[in-house]
Amino acid sequence: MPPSVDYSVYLVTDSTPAILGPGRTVVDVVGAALAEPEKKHVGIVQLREKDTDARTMLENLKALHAFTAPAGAPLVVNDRVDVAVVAMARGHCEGVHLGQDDIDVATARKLLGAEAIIGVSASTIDEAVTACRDGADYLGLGSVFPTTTKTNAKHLVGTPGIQRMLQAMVEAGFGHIPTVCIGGIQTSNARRVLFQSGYRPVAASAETTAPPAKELDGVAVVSAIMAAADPGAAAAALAEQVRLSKTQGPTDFYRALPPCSVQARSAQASPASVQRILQALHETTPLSHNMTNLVVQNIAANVALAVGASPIMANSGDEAADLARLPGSSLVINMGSATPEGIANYSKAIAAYNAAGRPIIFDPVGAGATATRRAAVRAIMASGYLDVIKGNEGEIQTVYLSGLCDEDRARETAEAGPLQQQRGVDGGNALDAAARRRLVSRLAAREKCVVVLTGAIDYVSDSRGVRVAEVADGHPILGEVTGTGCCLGTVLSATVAAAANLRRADKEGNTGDGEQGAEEIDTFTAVLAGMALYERAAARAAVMPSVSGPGTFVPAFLDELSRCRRAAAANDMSWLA
Ligand code: 3NM
Ligand code: MG
Repeated sequence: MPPSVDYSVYLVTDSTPAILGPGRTVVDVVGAALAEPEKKHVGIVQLREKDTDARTMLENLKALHAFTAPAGAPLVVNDRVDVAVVAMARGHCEGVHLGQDDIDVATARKLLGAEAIIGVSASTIDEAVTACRDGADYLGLGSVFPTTTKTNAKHLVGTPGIQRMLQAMVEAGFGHIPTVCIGGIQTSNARRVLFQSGYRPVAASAETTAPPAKELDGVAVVSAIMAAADPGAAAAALAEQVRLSKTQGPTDFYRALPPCSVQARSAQASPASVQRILQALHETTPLSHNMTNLVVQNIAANVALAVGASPIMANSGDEAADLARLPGSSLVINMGSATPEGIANYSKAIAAYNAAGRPIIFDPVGAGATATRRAAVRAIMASGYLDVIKGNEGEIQTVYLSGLCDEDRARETAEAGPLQQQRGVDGGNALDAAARRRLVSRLAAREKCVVVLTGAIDYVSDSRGVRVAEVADGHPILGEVTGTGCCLGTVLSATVAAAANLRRADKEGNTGDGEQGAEEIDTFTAVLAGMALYERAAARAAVMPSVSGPGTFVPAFLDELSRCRRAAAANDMSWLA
């Protein structure tokens, strides 16, 4: 049996000058990363040299082992079973890491023995399961994101791809084999990547139990440590993010949830919780930061004011860091600008809000309409954790399909019928009610966020894909006014931020109204509260005597949003009846 290993932070070396920086050697950097062996920030090290001769590799292994051994971190060598045989015999290495075109695991095992650590890289379901069957001790799964470090990185799998490989491992009986992910992992995204990559199935019905869950054991990095100015500090920071991911998700809004064995098929927000959230919104005036298009800016800002939020329309990613730090702020990304510059701004803003632990609402406007927009969706999804994804059928379907691995995409496209090319920003109408429920629930479970599919009936899934609410309110006249779909995102940002303020106040015990211990106000409940306000206000406004069409509807709608919110703040929920 190979030794037990802490895979939380797995350091892979790289000696190319572009990564290492001037005047540094691999041994220097690994030495610095392991400078405080008792802290054990790095659990395992791999020497990865693509163009080095065997003798130099053996020398490097010897030098590295002087640092890895005192830290209790095994040292393995990339690709080269021959080098591993010699280095292991000399006591300078503990195993080998194999790619898909290297010597097979069984042969390596025969040459290296039962005590050797043998790891394998996998980027597909088949590769992962095969490596387990062949006797790998751990798997490196990736590439999660594009990386410039590995020039021949084949597959980009994203967090959904990692999750799918973990699922396949569980289903094939290899849930016990440790895994790390690799490719584009940095301190800034490690926590959310680990969180979103976890396979956490729920039971299909109340009579059955869920299959076992499987989480990644850690992250494998090259540049995050090898290119860091202070490799020791970088290793410590990564180790801290891995630790946090195991206890709490990527934002303040996401705590570790207990395993759930029963599917609650339907869910509604109680009037009491809607009232609490709207009251908090009224009292705390959260900032709603909208990155949105020009057509929508005016009405979205007015809607934000009407519901009691403080709007700022700012499309520059550079501003986001300051805005994200303001108390109670939240971000709406309305994908109006799918240009490279627009996407760079969204990515910066997502990183800033994730780092501050503040919520993000993503509205993938027209997601399926063009190849550019489909690519923009993938780039935005890869930029960070999005607390709520809201869109019409075509948009949500595009987001869902964009994260599937090739095997699953082929299967599910056949299952759901051929995908329609989306026209403009109008959603498709190909799916029946059951398929819509399934779509929101699967996307939510995969991305671990709340998903809203809008339509005559709206479907809302909680972030485990367990509770799915149907909201059948609103009015068709909303479709006759530009920007009303986008404004729902603005309202959701306000209620989700208000709910966060409420939880923070509850935690600090200063609500002053004896409400502590009241029903948990999560993001799902906050989204349902925002939808209740938005759709009831629209339905009420549409039948006002003053309203004779879309032009007169808009002012009446703003009035009703404001009136209902103020009524809720004054404990009057009669409008919701
Ligand atoms: N293997 P960085 S990606 C060595 O996909 C390696 O198997 C990969 O570098 C895989 O942490 C990769 O700097 C490079 O992104 C990872
Ligand atoms: Mg290899």
